[in-house]
Amino acid sequence: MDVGIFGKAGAGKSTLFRALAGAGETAPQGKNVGVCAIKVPDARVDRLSGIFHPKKTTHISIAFHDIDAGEPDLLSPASLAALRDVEVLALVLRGFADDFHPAPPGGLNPVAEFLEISSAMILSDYLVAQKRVERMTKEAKRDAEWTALHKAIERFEREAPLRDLSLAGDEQRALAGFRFVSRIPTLLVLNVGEDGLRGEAHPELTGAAASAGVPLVRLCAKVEEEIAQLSLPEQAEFLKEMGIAQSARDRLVRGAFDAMQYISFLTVGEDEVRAWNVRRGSTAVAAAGRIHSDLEKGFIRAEVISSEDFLRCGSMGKAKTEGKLRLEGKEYVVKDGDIVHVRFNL
Ligand SMILES: Nc1nc2c(ncn2[C@@H]2O[C@H](COP(=O)(O)OP(=O)(O)OP(=O)(O)O)[C@@H](O)[C@H]2O)c(=O)[nH]1
Ligand SMILES: [Mg+2]
Repeated sequence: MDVGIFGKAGAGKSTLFRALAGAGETAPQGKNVGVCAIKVPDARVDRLSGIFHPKKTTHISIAFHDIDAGEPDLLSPASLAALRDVEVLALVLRGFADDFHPAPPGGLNPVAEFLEISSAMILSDYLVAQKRVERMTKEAKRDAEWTALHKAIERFEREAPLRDLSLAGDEQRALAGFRFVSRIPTLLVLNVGEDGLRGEAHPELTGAAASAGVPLVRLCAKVEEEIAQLSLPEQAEFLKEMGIAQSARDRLVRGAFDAMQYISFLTVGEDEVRAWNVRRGSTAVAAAGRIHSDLEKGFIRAEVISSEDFLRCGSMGKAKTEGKLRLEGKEYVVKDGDIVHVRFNL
């Protein structure tokens, strides 16, 4: 999963990136700057690994990209190109001001900042869609692409992003190639000052995020950067002292999962214990396809047990005798934490 850290110049993107990348690492300067991969913490994976002693343990991994704002034009060709490759957008909004970084005229306004970036993205998509439609009009083309583009344009004209536009399968495929930026699942990150950590800074942003249907994380990038330099036990101590329940890393991972509406399921065995991400509501056969296309093609049944039940039983044998291991068909909707074993035949 690829997450792009984006926002206006000076919002704290690189500081946040360094907090995620951990001690010592800095983002190289340049256009589409640093990338760091972080493991999604999952205690279930660790505990299962302790039982199966597999050769390999694989957590879900998220790559965070520090994307240059490309000011003065927020959506420069380079930043647009970088955005098109990400699955989730972590939009950093400025919520701090100090002697070195005075608030802009009119004061800090993260809601306005969010709306400004949103509008820029919608406008950029609108121009792309318009251009294509003009061409199609000349060529007198009227297919799924034409229909889908009109649905998209209708939204853009209402200043709405593509994010939650539902389209038929062929329309969705027709639009995929455009890589519209307003369709990217988004997560808001309010970068507050050290003094804004306790209590809810800029409460008005909570409502704006909710009405846009995007998750919101409040953090102080600068403090998180300092925390990332510490040893693990020191980190826990420091978080507690600052009144921070969870590190930025953990909350951003959670936020990215929420933005994508992902859940995790697990596979276990002597070779590998592994966590996988799928969209909430995915069926067993879709989850099988996530592992390997052969498993999807030859899918017969899935053996399923919740990791909670399994960890309570301690072994598959015990889980079976207790009737906790179920056989599920193609249409079974996978739940977060399910341990899945696919029976297949090609
Ligand atoms: N007080 C305070 N300063 C911060 C915080 N986050 C970032 N800064 C400072 O704000 C300045 C800009 O931060 P950056 O992380 O470089 O911002 P950026 O979004 O990467 O900026 P560009 O790459 O220029 O677009 C730096 O001097 C940071 O130290 C914060 O939470 N509190
Ligand atoms: Mg930067």
